[in-house]
Amino acid sequence: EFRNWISADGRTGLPAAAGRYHLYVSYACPWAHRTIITRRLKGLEETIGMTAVDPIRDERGWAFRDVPGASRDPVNGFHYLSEAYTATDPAYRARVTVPVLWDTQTKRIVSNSDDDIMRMFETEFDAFGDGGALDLYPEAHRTEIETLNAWIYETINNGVYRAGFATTQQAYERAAYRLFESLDTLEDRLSTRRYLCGPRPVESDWRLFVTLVRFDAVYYGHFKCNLRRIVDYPNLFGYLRDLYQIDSVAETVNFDHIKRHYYYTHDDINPTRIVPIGPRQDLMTPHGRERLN
Ligand SMILES: N[C@@H](CCC(=O)N[C@@H](CS)C(=O)NCC(=O)O)C(=O)O
Repeated sequence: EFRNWISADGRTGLPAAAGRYHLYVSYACPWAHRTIITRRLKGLEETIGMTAVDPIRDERGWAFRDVPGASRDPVNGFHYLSEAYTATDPAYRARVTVPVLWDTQTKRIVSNSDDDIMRMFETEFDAFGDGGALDLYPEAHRTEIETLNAWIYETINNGVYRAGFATTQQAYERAAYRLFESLDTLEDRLSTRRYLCGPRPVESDWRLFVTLVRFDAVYYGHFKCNLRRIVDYPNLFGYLRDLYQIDSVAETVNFDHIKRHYYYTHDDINPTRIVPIGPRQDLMTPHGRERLN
């Protein structure tokens, strides 16, 4: 794992700058998706370049190809994301994951931690983009945000994976029941609050969003998280549409990449690689949640 830190004032040796850093992502991956959304919402598209990999991952790992929604690597000409890892550490043998934040100056990976990349975009680039106008990590809510993040990660973001990749009935049921307990708790919480911490979305909302938006299309079927769909929860479904309709967030959601990636890549779960045709869903319908402001 690479966890260097870019700082607004340069004290870490990696100063925030325009045109220096580049983000490698997959639109399929929920962890990468959070960094794509943060970059967008903070208006950092001109400041930090971004390249998406092919959603189809084979035994050579994530690859840069000219396919719809992805492209070759314009920065380093890498064919595989693994090249970024070995360029940084020739002895690297661990998992090659997205997202990756690359430094074009030192020609090394800054970070492959989605938590850290989000946080750096949120707090260290206020001299760029929206000039710090949007605060996704407000001081007054930091403790609450950390608590929410840990719980959402454990039972929801990672909960769906635990259920989906379980190899025993017991492990599957434990993860799946815990997941739906959390969704029930959120359904309740979101009956009186528009977003998790009140009238404005914060980091935790976007961390939750990336799992909710994939839920009915992928996790419900592919990962067997099928007690209920998100569309069956009035508050959660309204909340999901509310977030989806903010600014240009919808443009960061690529259902083609999401569905093909999951149904194609996990041989053990879906050996036929058939991608289901559904669900039919419209996330652009009015959500009516302004009343909670
Ligand atoms: N928590 C990690 C998770 C990243 C991750 O697991 N990404 C997945 C895609 S959703 C990946 O790249 N997997 C490649 C592999 O496991 O070989 C982060 O900090 O970014």
